[in-house]
Amino acid sequence: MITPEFIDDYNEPGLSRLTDEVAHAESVLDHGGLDAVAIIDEIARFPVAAPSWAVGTGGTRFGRFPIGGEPRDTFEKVDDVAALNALTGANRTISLHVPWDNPTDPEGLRAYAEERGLAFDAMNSNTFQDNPSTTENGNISYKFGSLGNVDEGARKAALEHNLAVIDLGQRLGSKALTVWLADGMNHPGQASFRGQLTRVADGLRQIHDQLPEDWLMFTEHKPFEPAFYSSVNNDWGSSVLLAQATGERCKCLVDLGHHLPNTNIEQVVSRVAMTGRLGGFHFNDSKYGDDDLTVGSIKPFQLFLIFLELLEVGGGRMPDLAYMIDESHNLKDPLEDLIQATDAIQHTLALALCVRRDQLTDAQNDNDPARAAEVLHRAFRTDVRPLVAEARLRNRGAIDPFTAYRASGYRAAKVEERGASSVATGL
Ligand code: RM4
Ligand code: MN
Ligand code: MN
Repeated sequence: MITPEFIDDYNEPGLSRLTDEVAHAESVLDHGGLDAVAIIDEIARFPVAAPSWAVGTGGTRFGRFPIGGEPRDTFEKVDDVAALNALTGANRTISLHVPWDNPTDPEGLRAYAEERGLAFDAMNSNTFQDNPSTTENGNISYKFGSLGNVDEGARKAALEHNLAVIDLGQRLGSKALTVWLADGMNHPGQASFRGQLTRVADGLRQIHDQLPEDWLMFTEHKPFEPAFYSSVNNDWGSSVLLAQATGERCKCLVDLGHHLPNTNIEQVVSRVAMTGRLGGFHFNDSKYGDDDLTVGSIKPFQLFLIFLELLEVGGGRMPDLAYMIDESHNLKDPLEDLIQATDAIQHTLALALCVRRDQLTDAQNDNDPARAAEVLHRAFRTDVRPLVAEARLRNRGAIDPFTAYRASGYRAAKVEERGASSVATGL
């Protein structure tokens, strides 16, 4: 465990320097007409969930190199997210993926998480692999799709799996279901576009019909992979159509890696928000496809523009949506990556909060793109690191969570406890 006492001790030597840096940042921002205290408040308030599948290393189709000490079950995944949250103070929920996570004692797991200060975020239903709900009946497979399959048995198994995931989620205290489907085609002519979309809409509606009253459900689009010719829910337009066909409480989730190269994702966010169906985010970064790289590591300015759209939706604060990191780590220690991802998210939020919206609007109304660019760049180039560190400190996290993590010896302790070759469930 990484205890608050360890973090306090680790922070101690850096406190007075941070105080100076925050005071300096406050005066710089004040000079620009910005309220640093309000920015710190908003960073400290904003939480981002950790996915249970990101605390283990991911594989590519070429291989997998486990880091050692990977969690062997969902309880151990909770331990890792609790360690992460102790360092950042911002990862207060964990999102499970079923059946990669299939706790036999949900109430026990819930209590275990609560004792460690964590709650359960959106539940993810996995119907992209055959799993116990299909293999028990040898004739059923998701090979040709789940909710969109022409085979009624496969559709029924997928529906039942989603309902079982909701049931499990209720016992864990979750309030949402995320449905990402692998349904699609690898070969032109393999299936009917209309038929697949109609069947998926139908299945989602049946899930929605049985959704608990205080729950939301999310559709998540993705243009390709594992279906390489077409995906049923391929883009934000299809996602909105599906959400509308599904019901009131179905919203769209935007995974930043689920867009073709050069897509204007900030515009996608704006459009989906205008339909009233924006439900949440999966944060990651991408160069080519669904690369699941560290958020903000490749296109930081794009991330900044996305946050700007979100702040517009929320009237200057982050709107109340489901925010999660969805990354896969083939090389880094997964916890180190999640620390860096959380920091990048908080840092970018701080930068977006530094935009003088009034000045931007004036520049837009004067048809003055150069002045608009000045407004954006002045914000983007602000040194907000002390504000982020101060926000973390308020949540009793570490001023510098990365070095604190390394100093804690957490990974070595877990290798000792869980073994050098444990492999967590996931991709
Ligand atoms: C998918 C998608 C989903 C996630 C799986 C593991 O590409 O991003 O959100 O549940 O990967
Ligand atoms: Mn995702
Ligand atoms: Mn993905």
